[in-house]
This record gives sequence, C-alpha cells and structure tokens, in this order.
Amino acid sequence: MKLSFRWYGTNDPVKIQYIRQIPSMYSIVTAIYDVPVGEVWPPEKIKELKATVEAADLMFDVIESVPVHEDIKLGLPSREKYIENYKQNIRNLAEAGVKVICYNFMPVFDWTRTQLDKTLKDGSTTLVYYKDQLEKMDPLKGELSLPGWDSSYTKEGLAEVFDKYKSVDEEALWKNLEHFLKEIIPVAEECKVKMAIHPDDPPYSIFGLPRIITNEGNLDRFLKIVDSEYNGLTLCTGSLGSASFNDVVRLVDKYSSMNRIHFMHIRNIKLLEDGSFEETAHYSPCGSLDIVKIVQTLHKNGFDGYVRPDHGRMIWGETGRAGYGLYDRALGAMYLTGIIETLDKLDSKK
Ligand SMILES: [Mn+2]
Repeated sequence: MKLSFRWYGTNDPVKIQYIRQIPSMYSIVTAIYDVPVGEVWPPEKIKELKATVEAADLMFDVIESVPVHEDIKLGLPSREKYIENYKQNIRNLAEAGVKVICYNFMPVFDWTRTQLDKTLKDGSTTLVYYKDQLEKMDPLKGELSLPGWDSSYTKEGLAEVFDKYKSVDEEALWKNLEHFLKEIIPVAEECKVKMAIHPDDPPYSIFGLPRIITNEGNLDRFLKIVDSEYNGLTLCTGSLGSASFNDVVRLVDKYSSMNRIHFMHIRNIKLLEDGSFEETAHYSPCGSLDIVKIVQTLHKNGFDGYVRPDHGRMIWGETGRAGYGLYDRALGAMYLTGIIETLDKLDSKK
C-alpha cells in the first residue's frame, strides 16, 4: 500500500514540505486548479506541478480530480469536445508519469455537507451532514455554499442546470456514463493510467438530482460497462459508509480481490439514527467504521494501490480548508501506517 496525501497546490495553507515530514509518505494527490472544467490542462503546468512535488521528494502518481464537464453528464451534443479534451488530459498526465486518475460522476454537486465546522465534544470541529438541515435547504434560493462543488454557478446558472437535469433520470445518467467510459477507457489502457471513479457522497439522491455510484449493485454495473482493470474505483470508506445499506468491509474485500480498486480514501464517520452522519477521527472507536478491519482486508488481498487519509477534523487550533487541515489527516496517516506495519510484521512471522 502506498501512502498518499491530498495537496491543493502552492495556494494550499498546508505546505508540501510539512506533508513530506509525515513518516512513510510516498505520493502527493493533487490537480491543476486554475483551468476551467472541461479544458485541456497545459502540459507546461503539469510539468511545473510535477517538478514542485518531486522537489519535495514525493511522487507525482495520483491526480484527484480531472473533473468531468457537466455536458458529458447531461449527454449534450457538446460533450464530444469535452470528451476529446478529457482524453488529451489522460495522455498528458500519463506523459508526466501519473498512474491513477480519480474523478466522479455526480450531477452538479460534489460532496455535500450541511455544516463544515460542527464542534465535537473534544473541542475539535468537523464536517457533518444532518438530514433535517438538508431538507430545509434550497440550492435554487442561493442558500447553499459548500466547498465541494463548483462555486462559479450563479443562482440563475444553477436554476438552468437543474432545469437541464429534469430530462436526465438515473437510467439516462447511466447511458451518459457508458458513452464516456467507452470513449476514455481505451485511451487509459493505451496510456497505462488507471481510472478510478469516486462514489457519490452521500451515496443517494439529493435535491432531486440522480446519483448512481452508490451501492454494491451499482458498483457491479459500473465495472461491467467496460470490464477492464483500467476502469476501476476510488473506494471512499466515508462516502459509501455514510449509508447503512453499504457494508464497507464487504465492498473493500470484493473489489480489491477483483483488482478493481486503485485508490483508497480512508476515513471514519459516525452514522446517526436518522441516517445523518458526522465525520470523526480515523481511530475506529470514534466512528461507525472498523478501520482496522478495512486495512486488514486490503492487506489480505495484497492491495498495492494508493491509500490516503481522507478528510480530517480541525484540531489544535489549526485554521484552513475544512476537511483538509494538516494535523488530523497526519494523525490518520500515522494510524494507517501503524496498522499496515503491524500487519506486515505479523505476516512475515508466519
Ligand atoms: Mn473520498
């Protein structure tokens, strides 16, 4: 397992040198953030980013994300141009040595929470999703501003895109995803870049928009659309685990033994009675997921892909990007490293 850490580039309040100081850190997970969605990332920008990462003695192996233009998800005729651009991004990133590209296929909104700074008992703050809060929100009234999604939408722009989705139900979204995969996976195969779709977060429809990368049946369906190792998963324990119908250990076992997981996002969440959830520290007793069992399952199946601690809480007075501070994610990284080292050593004693 290769330990990795998300970094938002030179504007990230977390310095890459600090990430380097986390023992056993192997690769950075990053992206080009100042090119509009759907456009080709200039190769010189990719080279510059790679040089910055390598100067910190870290690998430039994982990109998260190359975002998918909304027209591709909507299946509009203009998608062909954006699909060609996407293929070019795969080729250019492969040229720079990238091994895995993470992306998602969620309409309009990326990951969604109702509050970004909920104070927990221990005084740390965290991201939460409370169903009663969500039900009261109306994105079309401009009441919603969350960091996970494209804040460039105006109120009118958002109303327009919601309107377009009126004719895109789950089956239509599957068809649009199929078209996209059949175009890009052959390019990924050629370039030896593993594509790794991130599950929808949370894994069910919100605001009436369709969501399909949500549960075991749908993950099976996804993998069969193009039955290639290059058409794989980012298995995010917190995203899939935030619905009680998903048994995360079972999903990790199934898809890692099929060699279809290329990237693991590991974090813990505490599921509440009504289906709401709070993000917690990685340590298993803090949340509803058994992190040791998840890592043990990966280890048993010989998983050698990338793992990153996913979100963290804000602790020790740190300020910065919600979910992406240094301290709690570094604690998560060390917790994961401790589990992996223990499993390795127990294994070599056999
Ligand atoms: Mn994730």
